[in-house]
Amino acid sequence: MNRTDEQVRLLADDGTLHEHDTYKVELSDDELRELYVKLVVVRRIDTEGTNLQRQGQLGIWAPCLGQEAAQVGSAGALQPDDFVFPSYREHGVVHVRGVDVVNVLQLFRGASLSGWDPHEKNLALYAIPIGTQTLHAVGYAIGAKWDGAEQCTVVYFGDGATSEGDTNEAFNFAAVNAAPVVFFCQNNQWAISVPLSKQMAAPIWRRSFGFGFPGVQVDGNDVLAVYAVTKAAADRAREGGGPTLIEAVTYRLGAHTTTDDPTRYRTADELDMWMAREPIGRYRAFLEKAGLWSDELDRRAKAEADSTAARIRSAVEEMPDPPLGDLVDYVYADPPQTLRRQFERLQRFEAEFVAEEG
Ligand SMILES: Cc1ncc(C[n+]2csc(CCOP(=O)(O)OP(=O)(O)O)c2C)c(N)n1
Ligand SMILES: [Mg+2]
Repeated sequence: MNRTDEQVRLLADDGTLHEHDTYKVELSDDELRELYVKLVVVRRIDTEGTNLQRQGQLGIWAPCLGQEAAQVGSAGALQPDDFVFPSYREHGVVHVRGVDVVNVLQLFRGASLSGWDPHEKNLALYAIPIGTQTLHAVGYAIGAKWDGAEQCTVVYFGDGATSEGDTNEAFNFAAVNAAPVVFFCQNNQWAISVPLSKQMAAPIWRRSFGFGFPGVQVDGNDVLAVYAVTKAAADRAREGGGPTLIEAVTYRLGAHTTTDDPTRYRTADELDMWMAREPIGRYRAFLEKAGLWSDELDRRAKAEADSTAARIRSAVEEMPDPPLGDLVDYVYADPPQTLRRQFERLQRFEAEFVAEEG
């Protein structure tokens, strides 16, 4: 179901830009260059996350390798006032929203329970239970509509999440309430080890029509197409047009997480095929053809990637352990006796190690 007639693409494999009747990209040359820098930095953040996990600095990492265009293009099309609900792989979205990705690494290190203040950049916390954030987003969007806010809510989820009741309930509730929400599905072809073919018999984007709102399939490895399609859906939501489902067809080039071994369930040929379609090379080819490429841009992107990688590495290595009390402090307003006793026992147990070390 890849590359169907319906799929929106602006960039051909060789980077040639094709005009589209509906979806236009109105970005300045500087903004087009900035998109490239962001793609490169996000890829580097991801590589650093995987490396840090392999070196024992993080408990786990969920790579976004290969999904950079889907994330940078969509998040880049939003306004600061819009509200975003991510899943757990949206490191590119976090970076583009302006939340420091060190917060994400802190989360994957187990050194914080949430990550960041959702209100600072209108970015909700990562959601690990699959699909739950779709309902949170629709609730938020309906609230914003009642408040009369000119704001769109965007929710990110995977192909696997479309098999959850929550996601389908969210589609229905959004349609009935004409909620100003954009459902952004990154179809990366796999839900851990379950391929798309075992999840559904019809394309994801077409599902929206059954609920009563439009859907569109976009080449998720084409950063300009993703940008244009998301911008149109977000504008439509803010103008009172209701929800849109976007299916961004992409590929998870890495493992599901660092605890997963994808060689157990997918072929090297499949990986090679998608590696050839990875998004950054194609975008660089576009910039070259458009006369926007320069050694200076190349250097700037690499320098920003290097400095970001160095900064997150030292931040993780110096990250303090969370206070022990975090385990219980935010569970109950008034913790019951049993939990207090358990925690006191834990404190005495931990104190033995401190004494031994001393
Ligand atoms: C409610 C729930 N069920 C099961 C899981 C275990 N689980 C974690 S990731 C995942 C697959 C999700 O696939 P997809 O939505 O395609 O997202 P991707 O990981 O590909 O980004 C599952 C089943 C979970 N986290 N939450
Ligand atoms: Mg998936």
